[in-house]
Amino acid sequence: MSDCIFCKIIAGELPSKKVYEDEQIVAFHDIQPASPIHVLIIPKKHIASLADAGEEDWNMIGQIQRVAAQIARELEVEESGYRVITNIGANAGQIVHHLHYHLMAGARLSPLGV
Ligand code: DGP
Repeated sequence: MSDCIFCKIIAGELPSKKVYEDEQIVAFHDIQPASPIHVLIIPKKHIASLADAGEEDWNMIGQIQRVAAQIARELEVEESGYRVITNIGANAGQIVHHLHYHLMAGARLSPLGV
């Protein structure tokens, strides 16, 4: 999608601090970190949110969980703990409409909720 920030990052048209890349998935540091470690893991395919995933996407979305665990190991936050979440739609605070998983770590995270 030509007006999608994350598609531009994938295409190399915008800079990012990448920590992982394969054929289907890329991960990079969030530009506005909400925790000491805040990485975004995204599919290269433009999917607006989890609610827009199709049958053909579930295998790749499963791989995102594997990539999250791998990055957590590499960033040495496995033992201290980390959070992996995806926001879907307005009430959840989704701002960028390209499916992304937040990997957050490096501090005691606040409880989820309102
Ligand atoms: P969400 O609220 O779930 O849609 O989260 C979007 C996240 O994307 C937010 O934490 C800030 C991050 N973000 C927005 N624009 C950019 C960008 O251009 N580069 C990077 N690295 N992160 C961005």
